[in-house]
Amino acid sequence: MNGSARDDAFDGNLSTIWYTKYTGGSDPAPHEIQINMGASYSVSGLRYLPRQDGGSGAANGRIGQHEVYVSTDGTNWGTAVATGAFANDASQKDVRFTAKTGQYLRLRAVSEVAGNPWTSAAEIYALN
Ligand SMILES: [Ca+2]
Repeated sequence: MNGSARDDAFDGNLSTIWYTKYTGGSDPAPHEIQINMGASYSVSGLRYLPRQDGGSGAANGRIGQHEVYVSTDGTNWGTAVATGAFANDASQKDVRFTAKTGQYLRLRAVSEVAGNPWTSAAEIYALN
C-alpha cells in the first residue's frame, strides 16, 4: 500500500481511514495533510478523529505530537497556530487556537503516539 486517498479523512465516514504507507516500507514522519476549504474562512480550531475501528492495529498511526497551520494560499504557511500532543486514545481531539483567516488548513503529524512511522485519521475537520 502507498497510503490511502486523502479524501478518506474528509468524507464524513468514520470507517474510511486516511493512512500513510505502511507496507513495503514507510515514509518517515512528519506527515502532513492539508484541507482546502474552497473559500476563505476564519478558522479557530481543528478536529482530529483517530481511527475508530477495533483490533490489534487500532492505535497504529494515532497522532501524538502535532502542529496546525492556516494559510491563505496553500504555499505560505507562516508559523504554527497551534502545537501540542494528543493523548493516546481514540477519542475526538479538538485543537483550539486564535482565529486566523485562510482557505487552507494543515495538520502536521510530528510523531505517532508509539513512535511508529505512520499517521492515520478517520476524519479531520476545520472548526470556526
Ligand atoms: Ca473517513
